[in-house]
Amino acid sequence: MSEGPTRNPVSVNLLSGKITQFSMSTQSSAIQNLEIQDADGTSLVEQSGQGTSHFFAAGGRFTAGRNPHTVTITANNRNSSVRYSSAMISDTSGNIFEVTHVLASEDGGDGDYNDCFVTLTSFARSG
Ligand SMILES: [Ca+2]
Repeated sequence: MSEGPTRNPVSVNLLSGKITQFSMSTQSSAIQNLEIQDADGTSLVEQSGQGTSHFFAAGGRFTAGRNPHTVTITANNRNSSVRYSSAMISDTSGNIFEVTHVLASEDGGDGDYNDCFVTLTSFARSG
């Protein structure tokens, strides 16, 4: 189930201290801006992208900080409308392997929620 839509920064919990990968695609003529901050206000990701079919416009990794993190997507000089969903991969004992968040944004009026599409995944173990 997805949550939103909201124009507020989306609050997400990552695995603090763990490697987290992100991806961003754009399907909009408007410049899309993505910022991810930890609870201390440290900016962990600042990316921009543009293009109506720019799949995997940006990607990378960072070490997750203190929770909650906030994800902000802006275009046209305002926060986009964002719908989002989360998933956790764990075993039957509740040991977490990965935590993933998916965010889909709308910067205009056509309601396709693909203008800036973001995925975030923290890995409990790496290597
Ligand atoms: Ca749109």
